[in-house]
Amino acid sequence: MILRTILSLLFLGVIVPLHAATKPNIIYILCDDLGYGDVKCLNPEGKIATPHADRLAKEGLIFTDAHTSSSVCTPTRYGLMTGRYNWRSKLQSGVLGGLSPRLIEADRLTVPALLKQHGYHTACVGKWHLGMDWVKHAGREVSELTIEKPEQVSSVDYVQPIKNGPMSVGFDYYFGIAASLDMVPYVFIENDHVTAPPTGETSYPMTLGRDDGKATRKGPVAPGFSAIGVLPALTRKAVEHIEARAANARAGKPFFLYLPLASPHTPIAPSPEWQGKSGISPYADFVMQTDATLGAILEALEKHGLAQDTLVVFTSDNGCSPMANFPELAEKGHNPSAQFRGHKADIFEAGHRVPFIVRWPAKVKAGTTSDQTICLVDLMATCAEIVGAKVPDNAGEDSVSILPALAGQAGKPLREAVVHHSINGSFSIRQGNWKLELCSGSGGWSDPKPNTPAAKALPLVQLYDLAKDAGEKTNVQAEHPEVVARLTRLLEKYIADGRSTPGAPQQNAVPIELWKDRVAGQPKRPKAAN
Ligand SMILES: [Ca+2]
Repeated sequence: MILRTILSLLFLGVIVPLHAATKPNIIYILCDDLGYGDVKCLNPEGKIATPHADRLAKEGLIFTDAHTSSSVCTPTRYGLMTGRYNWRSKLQSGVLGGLSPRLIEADRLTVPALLKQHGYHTACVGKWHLGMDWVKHAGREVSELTIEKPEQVSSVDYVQPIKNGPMSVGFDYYFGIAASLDMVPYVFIENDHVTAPPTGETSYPMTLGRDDGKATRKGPVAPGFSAIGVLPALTRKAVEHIEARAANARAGKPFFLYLPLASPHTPIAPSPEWQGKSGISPYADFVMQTDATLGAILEALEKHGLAQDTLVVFTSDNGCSPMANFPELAEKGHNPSAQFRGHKADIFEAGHRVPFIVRWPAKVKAGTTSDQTICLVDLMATCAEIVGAKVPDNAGEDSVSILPALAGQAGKPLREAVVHHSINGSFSIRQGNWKLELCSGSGGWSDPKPNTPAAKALPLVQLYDLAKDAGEKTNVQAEHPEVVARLTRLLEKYIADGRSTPGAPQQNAVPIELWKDRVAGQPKRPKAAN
């Protein structure tokens, strides 16, 4: 009867709402620095086995054109949690440290807060890296918008409860580490306190077993904490959490589990059973272990009868880092950036184009692919549509629901355009096949680096036709000045409006400087309106 009603509505041209009759559980697995080319099903030339990601794709949907809002950790996470481009926040470049205060504005709606309003239990297990307010010792400081200085690592009273952490932005439960695993403090945090106060000091080799002098920042460590133990601990916690929520989920109280892993970011520290497994390198071993965590999550869902009604996303917060040792991987025929230019930190594609695989058996057709251009900031609007909510004007300003693509109903582009941002705050805007970069070099760590003679010798902007030139080899800005002008105007409008989606204009947290590198002697570019 219901089916017949839906069919007749369809026949009459009535739009059937996409939001689900039963709200799905949502598990969002955010890898740290996993490259597009590191996932076998996305990069057939790749040499690292990722059987669980491949299986997820076989049972779900691959997005081939998915992007993070930034090519580094903290800003991408800000965009993911808020549905607002990271560059609208106070943080205009770089990343936070493990002791930095909270970045997300106190009155801002987040994805977990939205889901909580709609009956979800919400948990974050993993690497936060969005700041939290530690109690500082009298007269001591920590840097607010950068990684703390070495002398600041003992500025914090680790025994005191932490304020304004993940619990303050809508999570019912939190377990994890404050920031990247190469940053202090080396402690686990549960809800608002460390599970054990640090009693010693340590640092870890950037790559396990390699005595090459490269090590993580030196700082406080809790008894029993080890870099090698973090991925297994997060995996265990996530699986236990699924088990603990299973009965409620089956009874109609869905859960949202945000699982930002700290791998395969440095320190590259695969567990003993994974060491040497890839036959390629420690990084490749660590990618395989990260993939196995996805496997453990999928197994837990099946074991508890939750697979059908759980939306699983597997993605990454930015491209692969050069710390993975690209030359060593290349010797084995593996390129973590696949056909794309650059890597983590860059404005080039491999900085921000990431693996993005979705499985949701109740809604998503198995074994499908979408070439829709999407962004990690789209989670807010997607969740809102799933639960049948409206995102208020002052939230999710850059978020577009990808639910039509999940349901296989998207014909035309879902997004008008997408904005990218590099570690030094360089901007890029992409519309269709055109990608305009408002910088002369990489805006990040690959050559030509910002403000080097090599970069300064190049045109001020780069325009690439990704349909013909996915590897961003030929700058065609001189041939298409009208495209450069049009896309620049669109980006200026997005900045001035405080949003890129329909709705009332909003304010950015700070005035935004559109042009990050300028050639000496040339006039300063006009500053876009706030
Ligand atoms: Ca990262």
